[in-house]
Amino acid sequence: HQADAQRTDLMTITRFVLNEQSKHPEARGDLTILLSHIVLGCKFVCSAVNKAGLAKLIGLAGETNVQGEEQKKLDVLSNDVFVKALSSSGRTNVLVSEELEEAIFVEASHRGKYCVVFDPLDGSSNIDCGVSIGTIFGIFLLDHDNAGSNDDVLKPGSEMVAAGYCMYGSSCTLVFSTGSGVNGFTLDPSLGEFILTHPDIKIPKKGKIYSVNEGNAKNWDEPTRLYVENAKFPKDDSSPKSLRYIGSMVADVHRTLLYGGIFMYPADKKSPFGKLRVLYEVFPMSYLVEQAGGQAFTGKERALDLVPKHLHERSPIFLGSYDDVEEIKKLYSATI
Ligand code: AHM
Ligand code: MG
Repeated sequence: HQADAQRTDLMTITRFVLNEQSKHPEARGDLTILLSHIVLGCKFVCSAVNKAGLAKLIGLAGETNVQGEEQKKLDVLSNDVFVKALSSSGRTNVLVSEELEEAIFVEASHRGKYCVVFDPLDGSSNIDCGVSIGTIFGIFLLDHDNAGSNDDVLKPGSEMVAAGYCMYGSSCTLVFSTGSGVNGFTLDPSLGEFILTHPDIKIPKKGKIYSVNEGNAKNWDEPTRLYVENAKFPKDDSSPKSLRYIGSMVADVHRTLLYGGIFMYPADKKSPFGKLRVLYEVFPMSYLVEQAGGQAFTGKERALDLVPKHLHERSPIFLGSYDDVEEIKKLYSATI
């Protein structure tokens, strides 16, 4: 009977966010509305991603449709979906997307007080082989009443008020935090609703997995090289760590949150700032990892203390289990 109750009393994402909101009597529901528009964007992209293989099979992709328009690539389509979902929420002001060189400033009639930085479809090079991909987002709150500018998002990540990602994998999973823990929701396709499946995610204090593109080893710096060597040939009598690298940040970070371990995209001789972008990759993932009890480090400082100077700036990143990140921090401080 307990089981029946669980099955019929579903904690949908809307119900969850409304519950959270009721804990803040001063809240006017703007963040709730914004999140519901993000959820809509995620459902739309999820459905498009699921149809992508089929569309290819029956010859839709890359061809012109009845209106004579070319089919949009999924990353372009996802960007359009999120820009529209966010600006039509009436709660946003400045939007920064990986797909767009410049920020979007929402027109006055639709303007709100939140700024959203996002990567609409991260890992899109993985689409054609069916590997999990995802959307990543971070949310800042405007601290003035004037029109927004780039400066409103060129702030330390610690000032974000919420962040999350949606993973389009074997199931569609939305993980987010509004600053009081991390919760994960899975889309029930028959209901079209995200249901709370991963309440209060806590990253294990120490993990058994390291995750890095080892093909770049030739160009690594000394701390990264040493860390990976220790992972494979531990100096004490502990077992070596396992290597898992999907090459799709959302999937690699999702696994790291659930199973523990460390994910890294370090600097190297060819890419002195690594590959990943500060605003919409490094910041949201670092926020989630910290909220789950882990750490995120750039090789120099706490990742959320970074203050980007440009919208599309990159930074090296090491994130995951508290103890594992502590180890790489020690290696960096020993080489300075
Ligand atoms: P993208 O934004 O062009 O899709 O690239 C970001 C992706 C991340 O999802 C992933 O962590 C990384 O690139 C993998 O890079 P690499 O192939 O160099 O290992
Ligand atoms: Mg990306």
